[in-house]
Amino acid sequence: MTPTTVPSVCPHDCPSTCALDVERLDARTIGRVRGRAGHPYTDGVVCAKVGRYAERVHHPDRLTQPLVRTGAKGEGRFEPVSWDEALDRVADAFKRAAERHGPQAVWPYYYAGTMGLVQRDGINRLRHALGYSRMKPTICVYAAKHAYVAGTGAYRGIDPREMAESDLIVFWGCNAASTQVQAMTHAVKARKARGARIIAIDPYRTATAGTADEHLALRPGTDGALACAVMHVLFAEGFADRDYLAKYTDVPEALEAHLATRTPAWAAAITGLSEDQITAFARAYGATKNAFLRLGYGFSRSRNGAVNMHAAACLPAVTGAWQHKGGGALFSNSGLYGLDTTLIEGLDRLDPAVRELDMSQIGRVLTGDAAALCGGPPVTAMLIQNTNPRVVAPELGLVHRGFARDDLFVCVHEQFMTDTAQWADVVLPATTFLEHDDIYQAGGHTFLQVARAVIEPLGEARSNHAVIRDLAARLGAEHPGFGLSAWEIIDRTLAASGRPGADAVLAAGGLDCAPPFEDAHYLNGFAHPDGRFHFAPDWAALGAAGDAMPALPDHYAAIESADADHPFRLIAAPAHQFLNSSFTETPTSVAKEGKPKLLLNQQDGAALGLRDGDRARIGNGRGSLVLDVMLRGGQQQGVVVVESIWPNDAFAEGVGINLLIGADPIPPTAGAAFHDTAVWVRAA
Ligand SMILES: Nc1nc2c(c(=O)[nH]1)N[C@H]1C(S)=C(S)[C@@H](COP(=O)(O)OP(=O)(O)OC[C@H]3O[C@@H](n4cnc5c(=O)[nH]c(N)nc54)[C@H](O)[C@@H]3O)O[C@H]1N2
Ligand SMILES: Nc1nc2c(c(=O)[nH]1)N[C@H]1C(S)=C(S)[C@@H](COP(=O)(O)OP(=O)(O)OC[C@H]3O[C@@H](n4cnc5c(=O)[nH]c(N)nc54)[C@H](O)[C@@H]3O)O[C@H]1N2
Ligand code: SF4
Ligand SMILES: [Mo]
Repeated sequence: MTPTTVPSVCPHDCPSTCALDVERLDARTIGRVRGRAGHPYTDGVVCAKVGRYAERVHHPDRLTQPLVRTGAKGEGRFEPVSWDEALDRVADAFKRAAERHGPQAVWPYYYAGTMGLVQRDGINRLRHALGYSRMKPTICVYAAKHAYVAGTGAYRGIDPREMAESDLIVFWGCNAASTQVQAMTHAVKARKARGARIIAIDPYRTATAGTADEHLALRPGTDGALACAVMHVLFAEGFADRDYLAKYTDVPEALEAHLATRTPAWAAAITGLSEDQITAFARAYGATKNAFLRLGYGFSRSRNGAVNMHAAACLPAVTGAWQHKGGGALFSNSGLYGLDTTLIEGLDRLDPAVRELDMSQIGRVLTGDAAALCGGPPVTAMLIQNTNPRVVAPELGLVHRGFARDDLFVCVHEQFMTDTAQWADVVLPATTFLEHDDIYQAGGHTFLQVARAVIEPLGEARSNHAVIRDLAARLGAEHPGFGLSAWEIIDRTLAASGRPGADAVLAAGGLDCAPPFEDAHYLNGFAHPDGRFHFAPDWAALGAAGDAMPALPDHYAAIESADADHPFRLIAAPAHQFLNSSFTETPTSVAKEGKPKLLLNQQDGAALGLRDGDRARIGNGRGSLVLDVMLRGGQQQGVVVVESIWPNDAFAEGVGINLLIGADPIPPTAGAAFHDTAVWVRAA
């Protein structure tokens, strides 16, 4: 076979969902991966870690055969078996669990290792067909998503390509340069082409903040205060668009009255920014009608994150920035696509009476916490695809105890022997996106894309879809989706959603689902029944905890505040070269990241007697761990950062950073507050 270039789509859990051109050297081998040139969003750009994907897909540590455990749990001794034997074992274990405690004792568990809808969400078809426990997908976007929608009424914002027509681009709680490279590329292009100003609002000097023209390094969990003071200035200094407010928003007078006391001085005390910084930002924002707010997932990782996200999203409704090309906000465009996923997920078989376990509370679930188990039976059997909870979940101490249970049967379907796979009873080898077909909808842009396999599966690796189908057959689960190929499912899903067929979308290189300008900018009304942006969201409708939340944007002090015993606030942000726990296996990414580090403010370092390269112990009531110190500017005193998500064995005592992170739910919905942790720090 002569080398060719084959189109594909990056499946990783990243808003960019890049259109790719993959060099195929032969039926089993790829070369370089490039961002598709000429694609309206990807525009020939790809992140470095996926550019060198050959390192991951052809990694010598890829799993190639089904394995069953021979040693004690976690010991890492396995022996290869046939697919039939491995699948029989899993089916037998699930049947036994269901016979003993009922089907809800089985908990299929997944997240977004691939964002392809068939390979990611097909596990739900098996779940619903058999009445297994449901899973609330809270670990990532959940809290912020519902908060954004509480304001706008819909899970969509402006087209990211409009950055080209914007004069001010604000990356707020969003480290785009590391986590969604094109967003940064488009912003930098706007700076070059028209002098657009870039502002980053982030508690530490990320790659994005380093590239920005200005960095507002606020204290973590204080965005609500910042947003309120900005709106105070917007109202006080004539930047509020009163006609727009009257036409498009719910309670503008009440908001203005409420903000009277939320002055820059008030917010300065909470955020640690200066009054001048806050006022200058407010004036810059108010004076720029085509200001683009790129709101990030950082909001989703604080206990007050829903209030903060909503408060930030209020800004363009005060100035009427939404009316202008390049103006408004984008958090995610995932709500654009309107796909009917009944066939993929077996939604026609979903029984709402079945308990829904919070995935972020997996530690509590597996250690028998009655509340986390919704008062139901224990979980005694799991199938895990697309996620690595023994590294990425909060309350990692509990998670590790749970996976050590001898009465818990775990099957992990994976590409690599992850920390989670290491503790499984059966490990199944999975294909990568280059070895299977799927359909992708992007949060960070507006294209629906499909991709076919580029190369043959490695060894005996099978796709998630195939494993779900094979287990369904053994377990007697019935649903039309189990009898179809992935491509057939994609085709029928598109048809059921009123879209062109799979082959047509493939031939077109994706389908642009961007709505017309008026709809994208909510000029035909916001997506609530009253057609207005809600400054006063109905938090209680989203969850009981909503009762205690502020009625209007505010500083909501419900964070894990620093105290005398825990004087530091920890942010456990993503690392540039990794993608969650993925790419922690590829040599170049690991070499570039080095090792886990504690990023510490220079004055804090001096006060603690810690210098670069020293070892520090950090901890709280959940545990403690040792890290190498790296002194830094660009973050306030009392703020520490550990970029991750490193495997457990990258840490001296064999447990990763999430040991320190809580799993109490973010009000009003749920979610894990990964960037909201109070800790102590001392020399180790
Ligand atoms: N400290 C800290 N912890 C965090 C976060 C943080 O910022 N800080 N972020 C949180 C967030 S936002 C998220 S989304 C989670 C994500 O955490 P994870 O869900 O663990 O994330 P990934 O690394 O994307 O994917 C997990 C696994 O999916 C596997 N995989 C990929 N494709 C396939 C496939 O087709 N089939 C199968 N069977 N497996 C596949 C990969 O090999 C990888 O091991 O982590 C959370 N944890
Ligand atoms: N390289 C790389 N890319 C990734 C990932 C990765 O791990 N590595 N993970 C992927 C996934 S699953 C996701 S969900 C996205 C997440 O991508 P982003 O939207 O960038 O979200 P986070 O990285 O969680 O947080 C963004 C920033 O919020 C900051 N932050 C923390 N607390 C606060 C706060 O209270 N206020 C403000 N204003 N900022 C705060 C953090 O310091 C961080 O720099 O990235 C995806 N892309
Ligand atoms: S990880 Fe994100 S930026 Fe990198 S190729 Fe994939 S979608 Fe694009
Ligand atoms: Mo995420």
